[in-house]
Amino acid sequence: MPEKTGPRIKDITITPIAIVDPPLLNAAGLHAPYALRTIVELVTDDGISGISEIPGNRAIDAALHDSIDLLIGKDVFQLNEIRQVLIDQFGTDTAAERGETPWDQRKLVHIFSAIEVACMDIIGKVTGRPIVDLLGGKMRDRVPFAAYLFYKYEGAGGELGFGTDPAATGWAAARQASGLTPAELVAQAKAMCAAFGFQSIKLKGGVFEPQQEVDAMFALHEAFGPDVPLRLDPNAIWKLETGIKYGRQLEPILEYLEDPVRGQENMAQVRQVLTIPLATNMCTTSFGDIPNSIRLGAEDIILSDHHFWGGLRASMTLAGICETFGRGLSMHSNSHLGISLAAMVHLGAAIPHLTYALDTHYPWQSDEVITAGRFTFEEGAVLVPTEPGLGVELDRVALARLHQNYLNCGLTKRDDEVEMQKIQPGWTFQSVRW
Ligand code: GKR
Ligand code: MG
Repeated sequence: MPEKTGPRIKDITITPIAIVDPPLLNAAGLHAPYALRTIVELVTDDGISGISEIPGNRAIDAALHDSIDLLIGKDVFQLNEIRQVLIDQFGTDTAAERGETPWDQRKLVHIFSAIEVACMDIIGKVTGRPIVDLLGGKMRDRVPFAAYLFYKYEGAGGELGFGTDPAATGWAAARQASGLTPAELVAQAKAMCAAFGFQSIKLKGGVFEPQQEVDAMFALHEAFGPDVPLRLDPNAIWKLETGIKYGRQLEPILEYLEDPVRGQENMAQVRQVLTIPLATNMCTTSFGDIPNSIRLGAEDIILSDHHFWGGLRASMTLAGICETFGRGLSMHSNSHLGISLAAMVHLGAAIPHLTYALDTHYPWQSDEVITAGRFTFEEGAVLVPTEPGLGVELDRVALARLHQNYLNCGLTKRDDEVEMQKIQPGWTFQSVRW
């Protein structure tokens, strides 16, 4: 029998977009009025379209452009070959290239994630199966997410600065709270949980002096009671002794503590003294980090992210490694739209041992780039799409509008330090502050 080949990539379109993002605070500074994303569309020789979304960054977009000639003509089923071609072109990413910020800045993982998800969207359409089935099938029908609280300035982001995005008025109490006191944070949590039904809560910390953030966690514990799991993420900005001191205080009330300190060695030391699990998306962030993580015992839970771990199938490999070595697995997030959310949901549905609600920034976004509009959450969970592929389609009018936002806003990469300096002149990012 002649060898069967799949549809081949004929066109690749890379569209950078800027989406309205509120002035959220984190250890690295402040979110800009727009978050950047890049939408990738592959079209096959028989006219099937597959899409994906990754964090936006001009250098990564340029590398994606450089890969176009290598990818045209490739069979979308041949993902191993496509990955190898990309490795040959870009080399493997180093840990140093990840950078010290809470988000990942490496090229290869982003590029392969973009191409792989779009290819899998096509494969799903060709075979008539949702992506979750291509990952081995569904372990659950609904994927649970956690409320993701942020300290923030007033406003909802967008072209009027920290002002008046009309789409953001739906749950103003959460968006407009300045979040500087535990009471305001509790109000934000209540509004977000009421709107989305979340049953777990995470606070993005690393913004204020640790005791203030620990007090906020106790205020949340008091307001929501012992049955709502709580997490705090200071993004590795605490010193070792700070991680131990405040980690001990938090032991009675946290489900897990995320990246209290910087680096696997420090995480392992904190882990030896605390009884609560430690989670990470900053110290163990790639397959190359796994041997040292296991040797040191750096964390209990790894936060996967298909954009940062090189795609959905690589994230399934990570799930297998976590299972083998007794690590829990959850999911990290950055500001994103529905194409990323759909991929996160397919992955979350396929992971065999998912014992935690996943992170998502989605409640902070008001834009959307898919035809069905914004995803809905029921009791904090998203129903796994059953349509072929990702189960979402590109809204080309919205894409054009969001691309125009990108051209107008002038941003080329995420830089929270620069944004923070506009509000607090002279502010500088410190990788370890307290
Ligand atoms: O959006 O400011 C943010 C977060 O700090 C994000 O960039 C982190 O990567 O959510 C992330 C985390 O869990 O560290
Ligand atoms: Mg984190």
